[in-house]
Amino acid sequence: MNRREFVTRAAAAAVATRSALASRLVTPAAGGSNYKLSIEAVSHEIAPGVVIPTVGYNGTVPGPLLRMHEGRPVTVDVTNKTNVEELVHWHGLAIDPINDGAMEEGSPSIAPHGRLCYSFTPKPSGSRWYHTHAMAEADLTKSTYGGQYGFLYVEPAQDPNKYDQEYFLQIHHWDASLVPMMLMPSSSSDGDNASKAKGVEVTGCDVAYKHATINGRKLGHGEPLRVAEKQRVMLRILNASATQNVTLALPGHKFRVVAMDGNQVPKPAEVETLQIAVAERMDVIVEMNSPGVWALASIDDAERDSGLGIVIEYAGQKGPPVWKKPATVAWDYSIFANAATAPDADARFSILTKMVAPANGGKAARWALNGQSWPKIDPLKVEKGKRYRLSFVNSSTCAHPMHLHRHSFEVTRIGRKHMSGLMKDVINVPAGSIAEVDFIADNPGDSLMHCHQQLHMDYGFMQLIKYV
Ligand SMILES: [Cu+2]
Repeated sequence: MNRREFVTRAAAAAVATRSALASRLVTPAAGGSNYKLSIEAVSHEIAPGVVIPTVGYNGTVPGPLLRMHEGRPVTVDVTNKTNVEELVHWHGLAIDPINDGAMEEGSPSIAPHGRLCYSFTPKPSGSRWYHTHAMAEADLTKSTYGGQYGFLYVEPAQDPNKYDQEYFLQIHHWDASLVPMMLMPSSSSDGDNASKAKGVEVTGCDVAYKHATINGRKLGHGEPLRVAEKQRVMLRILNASATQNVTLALPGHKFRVVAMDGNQVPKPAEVETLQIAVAERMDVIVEMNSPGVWALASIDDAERDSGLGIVIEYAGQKGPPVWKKPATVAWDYSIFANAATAPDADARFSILTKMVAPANGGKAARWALNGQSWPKIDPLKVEKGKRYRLSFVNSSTCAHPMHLHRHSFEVTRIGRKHMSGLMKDVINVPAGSIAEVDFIADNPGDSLMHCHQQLHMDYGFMQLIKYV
């Protein structure tokens, strides 16, 4: 393809994408395997008259849905129209560290007003996403607090799920401010035994928001998802919040969870609520068997009032969306995993996470892994081909959505429950508890492991995995 064709196709893709964004996100007409992203300032209207000045991709928030095919090489030409260095991280793809978009792994950054072409072969298939991997630190408008996020769907050779239509839903929170910290665990309870921590599970330890959106609009201010009775609708949901774990419900309906973080789950199951931690994806099928106009929304009243929801409208139905509190909020990864214990790992890393006092003059607490904080932290060393167990021991009072770059992992334990077969790339480690995941060291090169809660990763909660 020559440059002119490239530009024409990219422009067509951008137009197709913009027109699709209003309601149902559909594939950009990329045609080939070349994509174009522009990082630029956006005035993002999330409800009439409520405008968030932010930075996004191609003038839209969320960015365009990128549809790729598993195993088919692509290039993504990124232009940075801002005054700061940027990176685009391809979350959930097993690619090389140079194209992965994390500076800590050696990926180059995109200079202010510069340009960079990423090239990689997307795999594995399923719901992935892309987002900035810059730091925000004390500026709660930057990095993942802002509008630089988008869905990346990697088409499998054959879709294992049957459905009549598909929607992509992306959750985000806006206008962040720091709120008083949670109580620090006392020294008597945050010893090396996390089970002693007197933590309660909370979301977003220390950041509060004025607004929340699905697909860039507050509840009631976007296009509804239009459905018909008896349809099976696939919802591919991404939590692109900087810091907030969320729980959603859809009154009158159940969610059949078929995939997590883009990977088919071993035991698809129906649940009334979906708990989606920061950076997680859930692919769920909803049987549309309850005609009406409904709010698919956060079960947290304040969060729902701040906009976290989207209207589902059956054909021929009118009126304001109905919300009802779900009867149960049972949620547990083990519902969707095999009960059998996973095979032993070749080696194990036990990682004790602790909140530590803010550095000089700072407000935000810092985080330590086995007593060390990024950047002064020794890497975990692995050998190609071996199976490793990461044992996260969380002695703090908040959950940590831990993400491993460039690899998938198998969830093997949450608290006292052992399990196998559930493949993910983010694991939400509950407060005061333990989570274990196993990964095969099958993708050599530096790989970043970090908490995806932006305020945590910015303040020390990162570690590198190095192949020796
Ligand atoms: Cu964290």
